[in-house]
Amino acid sequence: MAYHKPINYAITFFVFCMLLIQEGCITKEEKDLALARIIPKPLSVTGTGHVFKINRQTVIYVQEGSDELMGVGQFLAEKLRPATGFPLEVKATSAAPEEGVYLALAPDISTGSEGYRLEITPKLVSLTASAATGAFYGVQTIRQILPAKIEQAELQKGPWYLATGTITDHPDYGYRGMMLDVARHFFGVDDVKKLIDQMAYYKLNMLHLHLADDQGWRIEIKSWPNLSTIGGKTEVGGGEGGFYTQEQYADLVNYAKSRFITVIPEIDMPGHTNAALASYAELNCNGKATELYTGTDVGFSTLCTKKEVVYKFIDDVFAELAALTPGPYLHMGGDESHATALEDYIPFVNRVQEIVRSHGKQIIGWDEIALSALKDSTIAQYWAKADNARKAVEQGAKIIMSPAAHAYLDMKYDSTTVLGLHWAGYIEVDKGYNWDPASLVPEIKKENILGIEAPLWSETVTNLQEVELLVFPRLQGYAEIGWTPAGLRNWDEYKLRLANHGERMKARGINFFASNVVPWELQK
Ligand code: IFG
Repeated sequence: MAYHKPINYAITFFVFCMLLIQEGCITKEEKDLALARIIPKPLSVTGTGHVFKINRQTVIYVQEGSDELMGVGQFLAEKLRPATGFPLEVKATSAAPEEGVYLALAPDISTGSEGYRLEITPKLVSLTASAATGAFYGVQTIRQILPAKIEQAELQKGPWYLATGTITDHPDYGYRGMMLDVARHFFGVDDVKKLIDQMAYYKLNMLHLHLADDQGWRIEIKSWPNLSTIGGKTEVGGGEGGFYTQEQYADLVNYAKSRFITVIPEIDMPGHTNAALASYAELNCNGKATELYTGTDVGFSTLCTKKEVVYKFIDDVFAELAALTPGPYLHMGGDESHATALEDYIPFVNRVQEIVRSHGKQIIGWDEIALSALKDSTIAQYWAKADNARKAVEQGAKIIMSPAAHAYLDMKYDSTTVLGLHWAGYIEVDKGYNWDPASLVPEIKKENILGIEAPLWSETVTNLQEVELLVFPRLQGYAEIGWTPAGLRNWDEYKLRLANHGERMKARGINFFASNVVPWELQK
């Protein structure tokens, strides 16, 4: 029996109007996926002009069978819960759901292990990738499609829309990193973890830690304990320095791994070694330990390359580091060895390459190592001399691009910047973005390049706030250079997306430099 209760019609009509009004209140930005301010810029974005609404009922489904993928689903939920206040249950599933958020592995999608496909309809958000890594990067994209307030740690007013459409994405370079110099000034585990979180948000995947230099040794080596107990006692300016115990270092490495970031430890040698030389007399040619050093000169120290004990030292150090390094790379430094005669430097680098390879790791060195005979898997990190890079390329080595004049994060933005140095010139946000690794140095072609890394040397920075002032907002540019093909990159378009990230960096508590080359006021 049909019943015609006027009241039911009225309620239905009222609800219908409410939905219309709500749909009508959805802004252009919220409905147009192509207007999402994603950094790095994805390879392809096609909007379909509607929205998926995350609400109290939304469930995050994860295809069963992969703990790593489940971890990515839980990561997404953890990042969305604080601002939305929604439960966002995470459930394993054997089949794709009708609605909600669905993470799945699809080995066949040809986006590589770091790529992903994100398909958003009004009912279902499907994130597919050939590996959990790609799904993790798809999650960063989801976070950046949502309004900036999603990054707030406290409850925010919704609504929480994802514009509908499809994003297919994967990186141009496989090595996208930054370096943190923890030797000139020491930074504790919590500070480095915060940096790791920011790096992951921008899809960076390599963290190079400069663990030893003239001013400090920062990693416990059990077979040579004085390195940290003496060599770790100070830093530039005479502060208390510090070091990571192997347990703390392993915690850092695991944390980075959970954000799909590989840690690359560097022990700089034969130069930049005063902290080791002050810790063990036998490493010095004159058999006398040096004094600890708290200045900022470079190029005055050298291990005694003629002594066999030095190679035992190097073998022991890299043996312990290799055991602490799940990643494929160990970095030997090799830069500014002005106190080492070239005829001693060349055989030294040859031997160190053998030592590192004997521990099953690939060696990276600053571009000077190209003066020696590079082994086939050795990687040269270009920072200053194009001629060294050319020598490395001629020997078939891959190059990590870290050109000081474009990518050194310790370079001042301009002459008014208090922190940082300027020996390689000033690097404003636009200069840090406006270059292409594959055409910067004629001798270095795209096929020679492993990727890009932006080093932050810490002579002039003493805490995380100061680190952030130099790193952000330039790091986002390097992340985009490493991920997005040069043909899709354009400063005038990028700066609008970067402006939107001002609110995101504020929400994430990042002390960034509000450069006036970025139109922060256009942050919508
Ligand atoms: N060059 C030195 C660093 C640091 C840097 C500061 C390299 C490879 C100048 N070596 O860059 O130790 O002092 O900008």
